[in-house]
Amino acid sequence: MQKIAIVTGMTGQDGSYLTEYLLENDYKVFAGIRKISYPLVHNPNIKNIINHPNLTISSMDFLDSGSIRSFVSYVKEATVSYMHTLGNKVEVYNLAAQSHVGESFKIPSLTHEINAVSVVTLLQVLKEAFRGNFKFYQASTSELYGNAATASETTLSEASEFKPTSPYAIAKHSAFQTVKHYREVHGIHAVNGILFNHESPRRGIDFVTRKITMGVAEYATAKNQSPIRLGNIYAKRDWGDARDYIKAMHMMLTAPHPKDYVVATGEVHSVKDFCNLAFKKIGIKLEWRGEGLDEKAMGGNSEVLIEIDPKFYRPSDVEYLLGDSSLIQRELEWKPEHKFKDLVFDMVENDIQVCKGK
Ligand code: NAP
Ligand code: G4F
Repeated sequence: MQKIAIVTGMTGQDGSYLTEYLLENDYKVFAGIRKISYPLVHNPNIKNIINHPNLTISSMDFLDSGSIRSFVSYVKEATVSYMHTLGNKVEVYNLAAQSHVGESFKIPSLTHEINAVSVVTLLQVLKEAFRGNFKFYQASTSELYGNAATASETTLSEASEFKPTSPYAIAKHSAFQTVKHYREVHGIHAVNGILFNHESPRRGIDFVTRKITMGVAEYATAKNQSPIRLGNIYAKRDWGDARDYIKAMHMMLTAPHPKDYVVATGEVHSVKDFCNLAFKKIGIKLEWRGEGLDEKAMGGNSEVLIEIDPKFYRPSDVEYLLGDSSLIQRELEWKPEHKFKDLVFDMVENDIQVCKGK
């Protein structure tokens, strides 16, 4: 039986790892890519798979409902011969999004259109094309919890309350409810992966972890020695490795019953901890001085390596996110394989190679 998957957001961090994983596991993959992402040869995330014979890439932009319809209709035509096998369902992984929380305060309508409205369109079009013969994974997020756990510093699970505080989280919350609706009302195997932050050498450069590791690498290779400028360094996150998290997505779609799961490591670190570890990788012990906007991190010879810039503060920030993934660990036997320290070191090492042009 030929396994078929549709992936949106293939050019991003998760989409590229997931597509690689599916191709390694003998799937035929159909990816919907927006025009702005071309030419694809310049995207290092997908260089390993771009010419894979089982990968078909088509144009699809979430800001154009007609393109969603054409894309799904194209996949239906291309897979119709495989769909006669009893029990064969297309696995749809919806990872495309305006994924930057800070940016969502500046572009709230666009964020809502891409992250919420498009999910309704995509599900409705899929339902019309494939009837019940598809399963749907939605890239949901720990941002949904907002500051539900900040004061108490408790662990967040599937049972915890959602209190979205950013336009990004509000849109993702709407998508979460849409997915639940298609599961409960229309009987679709549609699930939300409530994923806590996950990083990798393919993390977008505007997210705090990659911004730090690239800054460290630029310093180490003398490419740029000006201080790294950050916002809220006291925010705490449960940072995992994207390469573990894409396996959880696949497990959720191949599980016998559709269910929403939290995916997290159960460990929490501050942005400041992340900075300390990233500089440690290149042999520098940071010394922090000052407070508030005047707080700085110095290197061995008293040069300033990190400064605070209020430009990176958000109108509201989520201060504390720590996840409890015991349900998926128990029911689907998923577990995080990578350790936090190895992730940070791996990202710094990768960025040093990028800076050296390798
Ligand atoms: P990412 O690297 O920012 O990738 C986002 C993808 O969405 C890119 O392929 C991007 O394409 C695509 N996209 C953006 N706007 C689009 C549009 N209008 N039409 C079609 N495609 C569009 O994000 P990620 O870190 O891999 O995250 C994947 C998903 O998981 C996202 O939905 C994110 O919100 C969610 N999530 C991420 C985390 C995390 O910590 N990484 C945690 C929880 C949930 P371009 O290449 O053209 O920009
Ligand atoms: O790396 P971040 O931008 O990630 P954030 O906001 O937690 O969102 C990521 O994780 C979510 C899951 O919880 C995903 F849904 C979402 O798509 C995305 O992948 O910021 C992390 C923390 C924030 O508190 C932010 O205020 O770092 C703080 N921070 C401090 N300085 C900064 C900076 N964030 C960024 N991006 N840039 C800074 O200079």
